[in-house]
Amino acid sequence: MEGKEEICASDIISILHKASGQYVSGEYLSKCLGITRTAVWKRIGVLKKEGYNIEASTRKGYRLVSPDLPYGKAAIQQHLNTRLFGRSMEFFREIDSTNNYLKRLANEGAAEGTVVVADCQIQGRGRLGRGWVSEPGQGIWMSVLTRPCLHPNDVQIFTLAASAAVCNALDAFGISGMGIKWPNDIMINGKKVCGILTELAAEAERVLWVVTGIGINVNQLSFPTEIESIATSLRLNAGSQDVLDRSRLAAMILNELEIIYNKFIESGAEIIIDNWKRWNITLGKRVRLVFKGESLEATAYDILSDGRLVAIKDDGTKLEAVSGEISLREV
Ligand code: BT5
Repeated sequence: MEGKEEICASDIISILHKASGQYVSGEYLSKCLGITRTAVWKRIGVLKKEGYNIEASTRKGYRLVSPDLPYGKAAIQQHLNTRLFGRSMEFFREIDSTNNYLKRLANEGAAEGTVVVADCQIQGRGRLGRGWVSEPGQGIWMSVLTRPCLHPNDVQIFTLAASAAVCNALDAFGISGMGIKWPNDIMINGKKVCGILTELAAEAERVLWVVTGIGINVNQLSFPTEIESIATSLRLNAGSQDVLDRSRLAAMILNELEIIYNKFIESGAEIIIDNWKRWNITLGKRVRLVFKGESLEATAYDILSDGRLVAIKDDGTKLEAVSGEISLREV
């Protein structure tokens, strides 16, 4: 459950944000929130530690120095509609990798729905030991913990759930042109805007936890040379060059993810597959697939309820791929 302290922190951020950089008195905050002025002062201290640039004046009160788009735990939580996802959240200005940190929390028994978000990752990770560029002030780098009753072989479905939730949220956020390239890439205009990394711990037949890491390029106007030709950001594809609100978008993704996850737990993978298909740019395309270590061409045909891709080879035989690297081309 959401604690009183956390409700107050997100309310304080919301009030200061609305004041657009003007001072708000401690007395006003204490009245609005129903807490003492000392309690307000304490919460402000916590918010400052989280990285919010809040200025305090004994006479005038408090103000957000850069009110435009605060990014942090309270700023994200004020947009949450969830019951579970993101109610327990840790936010870091800098971390090695949100997946690494959440995996540690998961092993220590953290609750389902725990979320870790960072403004910057210094060792952001992709799949198969690859890196993920996660510069400060630009993207959403976040990981979500779930503890589903699933066989370890079926966990791939989480990558699909996360990519479908991200696309639904982007759509509601006003972004267009995105599509999902199986298994884990969200593309806009042929370039990667989001990648997803699903990791798990399991016993022989049962998953203990799943950590789903989501990386989205939001506000970048340029990229380091090594990914310049393959990466894009939401801002580069939005109608205007305005900076986009990462807090609101991160919350919208968690809202979508919880809806899809709950329906999946209640009644199976159909909800994930339906949402995934809405955004898919893979099925029907000619794909180059790495299958059992071998690279081959085929036509992507369908997606199974455990997230495997069915493709048809040129000799008419079907194959089911669990994971792989694909490149797409029109048939
Ligand atoms: C992925 O791997 O696409 C998964 C990325 C997951 C990142 C999130 S951020 C939060 C959480 N914490 C982590 O440490 N990771 C997760 P893969 O399909 O292997 O793609 C990696 C490749 O994408 C790299 O080898 C680069 O070529 C390219 N790449 C790296 N950074 C990128 C970026 N910011 N945007 C687009 N492409 C990038």
